[in-house]
Amino acid sequence: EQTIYLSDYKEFSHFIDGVELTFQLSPTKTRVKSKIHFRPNPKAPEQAFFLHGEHLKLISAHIDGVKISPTLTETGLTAEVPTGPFIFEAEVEISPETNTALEGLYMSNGMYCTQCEAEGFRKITYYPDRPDVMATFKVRVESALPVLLSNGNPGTSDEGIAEWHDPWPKPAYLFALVAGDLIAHSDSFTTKSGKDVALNIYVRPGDEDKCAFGMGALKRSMTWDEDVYGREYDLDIFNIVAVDDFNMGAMENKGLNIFNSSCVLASPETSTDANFERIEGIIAHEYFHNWTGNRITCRDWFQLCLKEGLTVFRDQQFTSDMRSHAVKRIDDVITLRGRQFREDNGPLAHPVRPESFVEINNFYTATVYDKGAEVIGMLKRLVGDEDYKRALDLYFERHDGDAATIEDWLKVFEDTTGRDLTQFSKWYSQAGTPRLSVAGEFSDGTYILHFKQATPPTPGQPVKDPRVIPIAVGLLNPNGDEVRETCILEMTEAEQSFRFTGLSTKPIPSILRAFSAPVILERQSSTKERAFLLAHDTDPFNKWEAGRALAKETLVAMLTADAPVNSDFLDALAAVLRDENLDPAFQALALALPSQDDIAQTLFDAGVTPDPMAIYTALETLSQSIAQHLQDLLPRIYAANHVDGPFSSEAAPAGKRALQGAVLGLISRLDGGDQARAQYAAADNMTQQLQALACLLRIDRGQTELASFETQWAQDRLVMDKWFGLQSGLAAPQKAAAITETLTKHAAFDWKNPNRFRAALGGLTGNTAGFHAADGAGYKLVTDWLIKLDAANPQTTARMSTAFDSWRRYDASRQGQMIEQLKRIQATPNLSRDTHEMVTRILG
Ligand code: DPP
Ligand code: ZN
Repeated sequence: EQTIYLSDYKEFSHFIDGVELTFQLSPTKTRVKSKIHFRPNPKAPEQAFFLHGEHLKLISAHIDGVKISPTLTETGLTAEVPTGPFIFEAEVEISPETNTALEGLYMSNGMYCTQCEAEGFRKITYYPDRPDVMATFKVRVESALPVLLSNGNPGTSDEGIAEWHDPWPKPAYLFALVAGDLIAHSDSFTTKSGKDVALNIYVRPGDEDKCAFGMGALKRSMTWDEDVYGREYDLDIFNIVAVDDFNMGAMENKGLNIFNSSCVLASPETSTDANFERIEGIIAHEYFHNWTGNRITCRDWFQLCLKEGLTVFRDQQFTSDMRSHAVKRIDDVITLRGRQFREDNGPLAHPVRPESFVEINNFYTATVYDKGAEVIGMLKRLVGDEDYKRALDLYFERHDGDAATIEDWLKVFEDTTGRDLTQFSKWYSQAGTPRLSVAGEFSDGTYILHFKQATPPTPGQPVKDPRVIPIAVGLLNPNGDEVRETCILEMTEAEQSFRFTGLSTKPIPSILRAFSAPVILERQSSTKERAFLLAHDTDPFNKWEAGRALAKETLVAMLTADAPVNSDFLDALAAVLRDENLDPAFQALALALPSQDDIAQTLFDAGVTPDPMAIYTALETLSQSIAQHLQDLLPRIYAANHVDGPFSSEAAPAGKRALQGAVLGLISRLDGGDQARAQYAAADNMTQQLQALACLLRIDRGQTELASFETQWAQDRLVMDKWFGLQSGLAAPQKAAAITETLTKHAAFDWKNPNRFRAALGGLTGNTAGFHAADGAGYKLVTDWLIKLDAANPQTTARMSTAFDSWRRYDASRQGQMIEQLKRIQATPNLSRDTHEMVTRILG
């Protein structure tokens, strides 16, 4: 196992002036012929000529037409090469059908497809498989299958043959090939400068009625990127292909995006509102990569956040513009805290730009993606919208065609604004979530906020320097009027104070508005003040945050001091529900309680060992109290948010359905599920059908509905994923492992399909009290399956092993059991490099 270091970067020995590839497709004996035009790179340090290649059967190799016998190893090929330019040719044989890892060229339901990011191209042919080697590709595909696709623009095609030419130099990780019996949903787009682009979404027969929404999302993305970032599309054609077996969400291959079918196929009957929003966001994300990722790519994989952080930031902006800024920000912060804060506060903590790795696939993380996006949000807040725009224009102008670094990225901001970003760059190099504590002081019309920041140690980084933290603050007076509009306090020291003068009364501060930095804000506050902010804060994020803090404080008091449910919190919730000026989507978010995992981490941070079952019970008790307290209000809100007419996935009706669903959850606790059964029976869309089923499962009912759901949707694999996930995810804690085990014996449990595996087993790991059940049945079941999956699919196994990363939080018995299971994984013969690295880091 070899560790790769950022500091070891060196340029490749050669440039590539062009690549020609021919694929003769066959399930177990695909032939790949390559012709690569190499030219020496005079700046590169002395090195042997090396091409990556794994699991390839070399048939022949030639240099300038002369047959050679290169030296082959597990990882590639070395050869003596001429000192000047030369042509390297190879023919290799590969077996897509037996490729269950879903990296390189593989088969899914009879179709051929590829996944090359990060290092999958080396499983297709011998090549310098690194992002800083960019080349133009000509591809010829030979197969009897009707649809044959690759990157770029189509060339000549004939019976059984298709040629594609990609004029834009690209790294191998953006290569793609698809062949199959597929149906196109077609449309077109005219760019701002008048260029016509053909658009297609290719799907398997039977899915063609689920493409229209994705196509609309694609066109909205293309328009938005022109309007907001001035970026136009640059080929004659843009293709999307839906694939059922896929490790990730989707992949931005140049001109040929490949999608997990769950992230592109949509219809009202089979997709929830959340699915629609996610699909729109992912289509946008992959499309936006065309500029932030493809035209400007990464020099090496340590720079992954260069493209991912920026592209996540862009897709978040897009979704905000399409839907609601306030709701999107709250959703994003919930995700950030749930995934990234957990990562950043455990054994897998790493900087946004890591400095070493064993397996790069293990670094497609919430930290690289979501914290990477937060860092860009902070930069934008610090420099302002105008300078952000100017910096981005300069970035595209200066680096188009480059394989760039984070230094390049920061330099455009420095050059645009004259700022020194040395300290800011610590956000890229230091792991861990800063704790920001604050105390306020008022006298003689002056209000002073005293801030302190500190970041706990993370693996390999015992000591942290202060960061630049943009703290958005507004001040309210006791009547709820805003007496100071939002301003950005720029904190750079470990301790720093900021003063506001000329105030007539002691203000109520609203701190870290819009969640202006990815930190944990520690602030002593009274229930009264939180309830005041929940009622009056003009910043929608902090308004929500006040309610969330109240919920957390109530739960913590219930768990640590045997306190009763705080009635001020219940009254505050009632006020939110009664406020007819509020967006229903916001009200739904305000009604939602923090996750079990969130409470566990909160207790752990406070020095209390969390008891998963007690947390589950406290949440149940609190939900029951909320239901009882709001009893009279619930039927009215439910009825008032009924959406009539044909289904629309837009934000307004989706928000009403979200509120209705939240209210239905509470009503179900009072009526034994009658209303939910009625909603289930009447539902003509998946959002309401699934909501009702979930409400029933949460109160341990719904067996009849589960069975009828299965009968109704047995033929729809994406809907059946929901059926699997809901049962393991919502099972009562004592039963969760047993129910999941039964699911794994179901005829439709196709464990090699990542979506199905994640639905069933990921449902269990997301069911916190169920996974952590005291008898260890959850740990054992998940481990058994991870060990089994690792032999077929290392990437998904490694990803899912993170379920164990919170082991240090828990009591000695649970710790012991989790360590035992982690060691059992670690000791598995032939364990993949992916999973071995993860388990080793988790054990620490
Ligand atoms: N680059 C992909 C994405 O994030 C994942 N491999 O879009
Ligand atoms: Zn991406």
